[in-house]
Amino acid sequence: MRGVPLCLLLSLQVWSVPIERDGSPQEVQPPLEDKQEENMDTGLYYDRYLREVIEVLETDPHFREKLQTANTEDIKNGRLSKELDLVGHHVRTRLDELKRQEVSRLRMLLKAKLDSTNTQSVQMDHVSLLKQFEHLDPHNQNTFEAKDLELLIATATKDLENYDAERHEEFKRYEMLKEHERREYLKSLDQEKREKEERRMEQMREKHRQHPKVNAPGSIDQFREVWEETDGLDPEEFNPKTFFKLHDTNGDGLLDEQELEALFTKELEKVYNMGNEEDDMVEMEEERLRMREHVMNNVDLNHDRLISLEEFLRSTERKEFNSPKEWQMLDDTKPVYTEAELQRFEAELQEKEAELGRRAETLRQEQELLKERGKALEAQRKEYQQEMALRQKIKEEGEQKFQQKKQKTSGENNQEVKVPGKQDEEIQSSLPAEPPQNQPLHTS
Ligand SMILES: [Ca+2]
Ligand SMILES: [Ca+2]
Repeated sequence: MRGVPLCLLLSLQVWSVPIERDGSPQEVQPPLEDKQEENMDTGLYYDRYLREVIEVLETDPHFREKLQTANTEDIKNGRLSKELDLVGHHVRTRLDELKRQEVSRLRMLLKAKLDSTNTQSVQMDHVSLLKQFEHLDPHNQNTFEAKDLELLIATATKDLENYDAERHEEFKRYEMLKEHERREYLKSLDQEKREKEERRMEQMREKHRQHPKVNAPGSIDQFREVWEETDGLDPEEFNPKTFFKLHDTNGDGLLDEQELEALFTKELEKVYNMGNEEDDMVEMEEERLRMREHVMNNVDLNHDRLISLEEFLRSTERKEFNSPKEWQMLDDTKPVYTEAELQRFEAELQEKEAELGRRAETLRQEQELLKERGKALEAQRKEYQQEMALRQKIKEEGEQKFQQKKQKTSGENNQEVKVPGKQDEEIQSSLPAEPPQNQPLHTS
């Protein structure tokens, strides 16, 4: 999952769509691997929608032409979106369909979110709920209009710009959690063990710090090493233009963020090894991001998140390229958080834990109550069974006596004998008519 500039995404799409040339459809292949598509996930939650919209737009010859000649400014100021009015009818129909699918997907997302937060009682007002998704126009849920394209482009551009900042923030939280857990672990040990663990941890840190010199990203030393070791070329013959072309892997004449980040692998492998306990691969990816940002800041003069050959060549003429400052790795600098931030983070964690504890306690009490109720019901059931057994016994005895009496009477004068009711009635009235329910217990 990686941030990808939108204009790059737009231009990349060109390679995957069949185009008409001399009346015969032709498939234009990407110059190198055709796995670009897979690698180009923007990491946005509406990535698929974004891609499909662009793919459909690319099938329209007019829009396709506009897309190829549009510059970043045209895309940002909405001039490109206006071209939507001129695309063919079947393209519009397909876009409408994509939008309806996206709206329906977002509705499902909303429903799942509401279900999980137990707020289903809230009346679902879809238009206002859909407003929280900025990449489409919620007021018109059936057709795809210029407004939708404008919003999609503007949101994707903004989200991609914030992407790095969010990743840094995520990394900071990761590091604070790691430190928090380390401290808690040490606290749980007795003094002797704690000191031993602290020594071991310090040795690990020391081991991690031992590595060959890391070249400053974007410097001649760094590129030369890639040139020699990855490309297998003579370092004496280093040529910036050839180097640029070699590493523009999709051959679009630009170095994008991924192509640039790939150049740092050699440096990062000097410091991080997946098999080592002391090397944290999450930190390695943060380091890669820092390196890319450093180079982009210095080289990408028009801030389109892409390096053109011209920008690249200009950077090689600068002093920093030939005699760069020493590169400070993440571990060479202070932690990415301050002690105060860590304390706030720990307080937040504690609050969350307390909340979980409270919920667990409520559940425990409810379970206890249910158990008690179960016991009471069981006792009532037993009492009822006993009483029924008693009732049965009395009835049987009554019948026995009656039979004896009947035999006796019929032996004397064969007279019809009435069922002796009084005694039975007394017995009946001493028994409960129904099983006792929710009555106070009075078992002995
Ligand atoms: Ca490229
Ligand atoms: Ca640029």
